[in-house]
Amino acid sequence: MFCFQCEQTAAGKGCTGGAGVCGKKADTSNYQDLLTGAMIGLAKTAQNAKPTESTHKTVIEGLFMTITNVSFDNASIQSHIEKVNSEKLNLVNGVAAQNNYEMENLWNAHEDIRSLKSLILFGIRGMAAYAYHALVLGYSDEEVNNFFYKALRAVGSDMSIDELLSIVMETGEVNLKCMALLDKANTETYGTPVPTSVPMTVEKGPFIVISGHDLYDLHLLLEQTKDKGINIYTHGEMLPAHAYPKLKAYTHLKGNFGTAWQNQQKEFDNIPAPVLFTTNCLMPVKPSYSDRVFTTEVVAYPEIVHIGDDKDFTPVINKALELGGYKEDTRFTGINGGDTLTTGFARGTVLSVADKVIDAVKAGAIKHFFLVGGCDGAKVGRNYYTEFVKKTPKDTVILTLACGKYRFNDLDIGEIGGLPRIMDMGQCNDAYSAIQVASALANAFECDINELPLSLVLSWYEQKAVCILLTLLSLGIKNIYLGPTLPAFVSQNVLNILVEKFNISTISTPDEDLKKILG
Ligand code: FSO
Ligand code: SF4
Repeated sequence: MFCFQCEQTAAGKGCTGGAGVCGKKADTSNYQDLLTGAMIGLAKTAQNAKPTESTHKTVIEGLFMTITNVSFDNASIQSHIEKVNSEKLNLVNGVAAQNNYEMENLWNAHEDIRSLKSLILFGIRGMAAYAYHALVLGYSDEEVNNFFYKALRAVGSDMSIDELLSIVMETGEVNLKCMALLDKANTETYGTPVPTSVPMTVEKGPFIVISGHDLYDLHLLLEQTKDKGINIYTHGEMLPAHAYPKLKAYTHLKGNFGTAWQNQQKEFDNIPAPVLFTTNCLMPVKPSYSDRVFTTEVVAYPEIVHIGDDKDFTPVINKALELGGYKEDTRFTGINGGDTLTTGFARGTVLSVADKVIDAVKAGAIKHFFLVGGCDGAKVGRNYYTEFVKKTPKDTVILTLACGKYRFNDLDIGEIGGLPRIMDMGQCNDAYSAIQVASALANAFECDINELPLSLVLSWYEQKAVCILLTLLSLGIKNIYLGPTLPAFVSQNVLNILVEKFNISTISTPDEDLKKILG
């Protein structure tokens, strides 16, 4: 196996041998390569044919399936390879079917070519997850769909550095459209998020924990559990769901369980309730709770019950009733000891108070905005983000999103002008909201986004963070601080280009970075 797509890759270089740091086994990794190679063959064939809705869905699912911590299950990957191959044959109507691509060619390519192609491949893997969540709500976009094929062909073709660089930037541009599509799908279906305070105490009685990003799965689960005496708790990236009016309306959607994804093996140990994974980040399941874990969509793990396309959650519901939950209300806290989390500061809310914010900036009450967002992960160095937030001056605002916020979202660091200093904009894909807010501020101040009193201090872990980073770069956003370490798949020459064009840098210490930013 060879895999270097995520931040925790072995020795900062690549996972090889029997298994990756994430627990993905060599054979699973090899099947994922075969799947990607098959999708490249399909994409090349599609160039001279007309892909259908079913082809698009197959490619979106296939890409999503290879994201870190999504599928550990050889059987489901193998069956998806067959699906891709049969979609390819369906396309062949007077055109020649193209061969599947050998991923060894990519892993052994010149390091700069490999680096650029990896940015494209990992970027579209992340983007596919967003396209998937929009698709299940009935939203799709031809430009987004067609770009998956173009990008896959680029990975499997001989191209120059300049040609690849331009597709890298295009990946970021198209991902912006994809995030906008998902934002539209989520808000048109479930309403505009409103600020919402979410308890971490679990009430007594049966409950279900739902993790991941898929609001549609949460909605179906809420419907199937109403009037059953079962409470629902979000986990990880599902937290922002509490802010959507149509989901909030379910009174048995009670609170949030646990902290960031990398703590799940500890937090799910002996939990008296089932946990449903709708997307990443699933970690290798420990025997102490393996009977309580359920997967759905493209998430899969050997021997773990999978809820199929019929979306009948009865096995999860029965497990919740059997386990019975806690005997008494049980208090949990975030990593800093706080017991309530606040979310729902997506673009709708922030832009509705834009006048207030602009006045506060003009009057000098708000000196600076920080977007401290991105992924969490197991590395010790990630407490940088907690320290950074704690050390920001009182006249600054912290916008945040994605799972990295669990490092500080239980902190109470006060308010400015009636708004909390920490505002959670939502999931990683809600980077779209942050971009909308930044553009509105830039318009109001008649300046470029780079001239705003705004700094981006980002953390990355997996491939959705890659596509978001590419979107920010494609918008010309400069001076991003990225941590905890740089991706192994960014070669020195490609890094030089990014530094030269975008002045991107790695985080150092909170004190040093704050000094640099605030001058
Ligand atoms: Fe991923 Fe990162 Fe959304 Fe997390 S981009 S790891 S689970 O922040 O949030 O999917
Ligand atoms: Fe290693 Fe990350 Fe790949 Fe897992 S996803 S095998 S940890 S690089």
